[in-house]
Amino acid sequence: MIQRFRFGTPIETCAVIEELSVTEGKLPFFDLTYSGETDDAISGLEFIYTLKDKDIVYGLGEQVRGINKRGWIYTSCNADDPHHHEDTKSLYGSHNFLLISGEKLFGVFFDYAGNITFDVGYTHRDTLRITPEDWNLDVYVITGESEKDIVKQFRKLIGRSYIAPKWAFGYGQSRWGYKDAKDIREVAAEYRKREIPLDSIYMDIDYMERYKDFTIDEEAFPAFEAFCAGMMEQGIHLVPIIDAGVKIEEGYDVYEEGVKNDYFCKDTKGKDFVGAVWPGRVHFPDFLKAETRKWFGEKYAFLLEKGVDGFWNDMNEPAIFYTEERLASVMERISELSKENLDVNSYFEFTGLVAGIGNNVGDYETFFHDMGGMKVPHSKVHNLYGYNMTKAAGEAFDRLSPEKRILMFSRSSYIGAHRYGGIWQGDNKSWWSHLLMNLQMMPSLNMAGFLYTGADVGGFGSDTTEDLMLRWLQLAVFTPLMRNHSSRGTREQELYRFDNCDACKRMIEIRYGLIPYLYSEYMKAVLADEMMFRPLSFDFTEDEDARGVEDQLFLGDELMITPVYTQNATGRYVYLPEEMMLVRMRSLMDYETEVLAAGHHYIKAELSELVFFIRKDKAIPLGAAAMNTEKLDVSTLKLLGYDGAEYDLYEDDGFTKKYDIDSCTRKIVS
Ligand code: MIG
Repeated sequence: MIQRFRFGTPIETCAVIEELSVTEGKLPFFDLTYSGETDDAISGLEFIYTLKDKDIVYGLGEQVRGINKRGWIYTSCNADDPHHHEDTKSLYGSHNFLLISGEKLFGVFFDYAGNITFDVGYTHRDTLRITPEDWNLDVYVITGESEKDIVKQFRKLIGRSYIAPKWAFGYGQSRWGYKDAKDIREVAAEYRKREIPLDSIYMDIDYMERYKDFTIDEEAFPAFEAFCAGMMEQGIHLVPIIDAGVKIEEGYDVYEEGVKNDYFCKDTKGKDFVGAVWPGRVHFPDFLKAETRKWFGEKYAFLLEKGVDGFWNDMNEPAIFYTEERLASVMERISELSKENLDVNSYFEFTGLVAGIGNNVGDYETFFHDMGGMKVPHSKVHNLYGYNMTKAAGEAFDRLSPEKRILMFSRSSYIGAHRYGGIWQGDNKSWWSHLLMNLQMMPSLNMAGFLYTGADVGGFGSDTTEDLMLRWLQLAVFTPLMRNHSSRGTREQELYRFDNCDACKRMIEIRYGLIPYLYSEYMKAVLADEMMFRPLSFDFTEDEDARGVEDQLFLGDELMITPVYTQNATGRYVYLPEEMMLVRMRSLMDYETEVLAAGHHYIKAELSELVFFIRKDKAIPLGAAAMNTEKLDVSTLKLLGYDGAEYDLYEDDGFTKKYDIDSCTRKIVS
């Protein structure tokens, strides 16, 4: 059952697709407690729920820390934070859905476009305290018979998740640093030379003419259309990046049309708001305005017409390097300080001023959106910005490419964006802890509707290592998005850069062998509003040990994934809530299986060995590798797992929109 409660006059987010009538009366489970210091009874209000010792709090989508969010405080305030770690409170997306499991079981969604804080047993271990910045929000409370049931109800409420083309399940290579067609051809050639499967190469900001959206640098990429077609002949899709900010430049059509038609966000004086990002000074499209979305979305046609069929939307929190006003006031203060003898206070003021220029939340008060004629400060709707950029693209693709699926994933998001695209997990680091975080985010993102997701494999920032890459691949072989991406200035991490490239290659081949299964599970999860990745506790709700597991996941109903995520480990501990079959795989041809009893085990896993489990009496289809997804042969799948087990394979053409569970499912028997 879902109940909707309304406080004040919320701003429409379009997160949910079903218009439920508002329930009058008391919100269940929560106390509304007043803890403010003023007489304004509203501003001090908080939602309070008292947690029992063993209660688990799941959810919050893209956030730091574990599967159980308890013990930390999180804020939904979409942030461009390439240096995030355990202390971080906000990442790129805001997904205000929680699922509380323990003495009571319920889900709750705070549909709120502004900043909202979730103190999940941080201040007091037994208190869940939720504080929105103002009291205009809808709260949906969901009860049901199980964790899975509640998530399913919620997912139904927010609408079906975006469906990626099948080729997007292939391996992708990316790096911020490929500067021209030659670089990209070289990457393709190096992969082909070693016969490592590859389906996509990503184009970062350098393909554009001076970082202008919907342009191509003709010098770096002459005859782009032919280049694109040539890559496609090798089975490689080019996936260009699109940034939120539009460069201010006379004669640049996107800029000029935007100015002329009032498509940009406005400043306090009603003029087009100026911020700076890659291209220097930019205007930000007002994606909350339907006309802007329509206009910007249709701009993607520029690249679609050249043969591109996938995109990633970036910098759409939005990331802002500086605003004119702040820069001027900082410069002024610095020139004053430059005349002083910097002491402890003025020194820190100085460094703080400089560090605080970029992505300063104070700037969100200084620009405005036009929502149906209403002037709304960005601060009130900040978390909807990236979502609506993706919506602009998604809505346009339905018009521009009604038959064919287009790959789209975004950096920033809010619940609702999951209907228009996937997300990647933002700028992570080449850290072992971020490998684990990649795993831990999968189920919470699935709860929020984001099924097409994954993280930058090998890590984006900082220097990766060969062993980290190999271990990361052993997780990423299972995630829908499997993209190796890194930042300029870091160690190069295309797989052929490593001595042990062969071991990496075998992991990619295993991925291709698994694609029929992964795609099938992904499509089933999308079409049934279910999770593809689940914590163990969702299936073993009463099992104390399963409820504590933070580093293993169920994938579909058949697999349990158990990657190694510690440096130099030659194995790991696993918990089996029931008997399962261990698979230790070095390549598609070279693996062994062993049935292990329920309980705790230590399993060995050498660096080049992928370990995972097949659940009792289950089996998965396994195919052969191919150089790209188009060459996959699904007629020769064999089953891997328990004798006598069967598998229902979902299979469609992978690129049109004719999805249908019944007509696309067939039984695989051994
Ligand atoms: O702040 O386009 O998250 O994937 O390589 C850097 C350059 C801007 C951030 C994205 C990252 C991308 C990078 N971008």
